[in-house]
Amino acid sequence: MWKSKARAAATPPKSAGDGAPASAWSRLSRSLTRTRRQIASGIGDLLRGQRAIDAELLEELETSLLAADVGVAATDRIVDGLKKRVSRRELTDTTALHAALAAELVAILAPVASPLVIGAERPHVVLVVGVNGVGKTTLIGKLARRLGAEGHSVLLAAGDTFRAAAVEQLAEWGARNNVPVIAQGQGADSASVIFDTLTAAKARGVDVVLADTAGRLQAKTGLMEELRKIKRVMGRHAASAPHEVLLVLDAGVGQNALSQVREFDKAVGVTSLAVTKLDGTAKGGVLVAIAANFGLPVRFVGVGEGILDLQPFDAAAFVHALLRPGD
Ligand SMILES: Nc1nc2c(ncn2[C@@H]2O[C@H](COP(=O)(O)OP(=O)(O)OP(=O)(O)O)[C@@H](O)[C@H]2O)c(=O)[nH]1
Ligand SMILES: [Mg+2]
Repeated sequence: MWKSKARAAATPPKSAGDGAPASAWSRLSRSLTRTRRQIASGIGDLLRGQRAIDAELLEELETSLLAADVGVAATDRIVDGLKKRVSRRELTDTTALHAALAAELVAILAPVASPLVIGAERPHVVLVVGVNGVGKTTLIGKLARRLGAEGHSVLLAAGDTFRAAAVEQLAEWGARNNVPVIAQGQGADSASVIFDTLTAAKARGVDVVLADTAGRLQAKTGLMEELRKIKRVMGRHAASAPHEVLLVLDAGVGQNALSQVREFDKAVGVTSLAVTKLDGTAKGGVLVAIAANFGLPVRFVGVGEGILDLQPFDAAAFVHALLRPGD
């Protein structure tokens, strides 16, 4: 199944795929520039189609993938697969090797590309977690707009009571999107804010609750304890809540993102991921490492600070943008 998927994906999409608008496609393509350069720096000639397929080229490819933070395990898997096919003389020119590389990447990424689905139960509760500054609040703002555009009513919970500015930041996103925000003052118990929000959501018949939380240093057990409490409180409201524990990861931290997944999963059971700041990082390959290591669904990628810079993760479009020759 692994291989057949890889073959099926060997031809890159002509558009962003799945009906994604051209603007979203060009945004993704632009946002991946630095990671693309990182990968292309060693194999530029391959991407431009001018080299013999030999051991030296495969070694350069390996180095480039590692430098883009694809990680050792996934890089080995990709390069071993390519080596076997080269030795079987299946890949005799750079066009074929380029397509095979794309297919290997898509084969790793496609199984985790899985959109956010709002289930039947009301409200559908999404608990958003992650370390400081990864983009949780921004993601909630962008997502509120997206869900609103899809016709869902949304309520935001200002569960980050740690910083004074945090509530204000969420309230701003709420105002921009015409989405109400439930908040208490700084220093309030975040579990209590979340409880209030769920009560209000039920009373108002709201479709989706997006709960913001404070940035967590995953090593600090006291902070993890607070997240566990939030989760317990949600569960008291409805046994199935939270329906989703969405961990936000900053692509720019590279391999450190993997330890964040492990720690948050241990503490609160992560059910899905969003990877932000793919614009402006040379380490976007970490998405491949994350997919290969955990297999958790990746709902969204963040490609900028603007309200539209959040896209559902599309593996083929991502890989095509990553390997696009030309800059
Ligand atoms: N370039 C870029 N910047 C982003 C992206 N997502 C978020 N940011 C920026 O990253 C910074 C931190 O974002 P926040 O949403 O405040 O992060 P947070 O996880 O809520 O941070 P804390 O509440 O402190 O834990 C802000 O300046 C955002 O504009 C992205 O996809 N690309
Ligand atoms: Mg925040």
